[in-house]
Amino acid sequence: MKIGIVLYPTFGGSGVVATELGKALAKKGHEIHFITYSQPVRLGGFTENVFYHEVSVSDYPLFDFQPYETELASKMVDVVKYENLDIIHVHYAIPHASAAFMAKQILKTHGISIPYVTTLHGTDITLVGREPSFEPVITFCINASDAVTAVSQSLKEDTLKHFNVQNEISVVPNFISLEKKRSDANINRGMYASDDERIICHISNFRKVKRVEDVIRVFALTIEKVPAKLLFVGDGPERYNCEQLCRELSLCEHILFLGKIRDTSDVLAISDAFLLPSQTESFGLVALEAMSMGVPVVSSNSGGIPEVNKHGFSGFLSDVGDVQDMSKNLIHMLSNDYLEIFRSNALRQAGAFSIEKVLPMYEDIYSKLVK
Ligand code: GMT
Repeated sequence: MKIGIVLYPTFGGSGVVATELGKALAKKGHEIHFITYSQPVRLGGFTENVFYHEVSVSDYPLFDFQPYETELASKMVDVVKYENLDIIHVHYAIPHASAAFMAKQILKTHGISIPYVTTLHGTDITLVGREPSFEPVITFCINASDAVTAVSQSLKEDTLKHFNVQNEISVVPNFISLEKKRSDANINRGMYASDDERIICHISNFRKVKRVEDVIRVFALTIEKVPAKLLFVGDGPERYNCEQLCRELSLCEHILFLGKIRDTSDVLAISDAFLLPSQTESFGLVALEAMSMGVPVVSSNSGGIPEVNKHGFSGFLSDVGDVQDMSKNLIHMLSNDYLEIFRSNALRQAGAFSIEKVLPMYEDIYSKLVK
């Protein structure tokens, strides 16, 4: 099949899922056309069967806001028409689903009929999508899609609760490749922690919804009992406040801010635990990435996280904001008696979301729509 994938090219989970999906489909022989405004961070170098089409937005002085959605729809029309695509798959509803709808209508006038699949990822529904001003467009676009998927049962339920959706929503979870092993890591653990210290990790885009300050508070309580270092990967609006908090709590010598890293598997490979205290999380792809490297997870129990992280097995779940409980669980998990068990459980749990299991679910949806 010739598949157009529309995505955000950034470090966000929806962009990572869309890029990894495209790469995996290309490996299976499909022709993949990524359409977005800059090269997706996970795309890497040359890959067979993969094409990238950049949407450039004109910087005309009349515009206070650049008309990205219009440029995107035009690019979709162009790519579908001249690359003879069979189907378009858009990741994140805003504004990709409405641009796909517009492209589809335009292509109809050219005698081309193309189906599009919308995958809902999280904040397009749970935060941004609930803004009343977006609601009519999102509801319409979900209902007008030829197929709709959500990355967890929880996100599907949230969508049905907040939007008047008649279209069927299939749950297709996030997935992971289990090819890379902890032992493949190319990083010197000794650079970050001594042998008697545990390494705790958090990776995110440092937005409010991630509650990164809770990570620091959990860590502060934990190192009273367990010697450890905290590695932060990523960057975003809350980073400054977090750095301030580290200084206030005199924790700077225990905490390292590594910034944005394209491939986080090496950092995860030297980590002993992962912290994800998010306010809301439709799935928590980053927790799955941690588990796939044998890193158990202490997380909040919000949204779709309980579908991924199993309490008492691959890690622990606590109520949002309950840093005491998270720290208690973390100390238990990091003890010599239990860490190895949690490690292997985490890896086993990640196996439930292997790419080999999930990819055919998307292929099945495409085949039903492509005549
Ligand atoms: O909201 C984000 O943090 C980014 C967002 C995205 O669209 O890139 O992530 C969402 O999609 C991921 C991939 O499906 C999920 O694993 C994340 O849980 C979800 N984030 C939230 O729901 C907050």
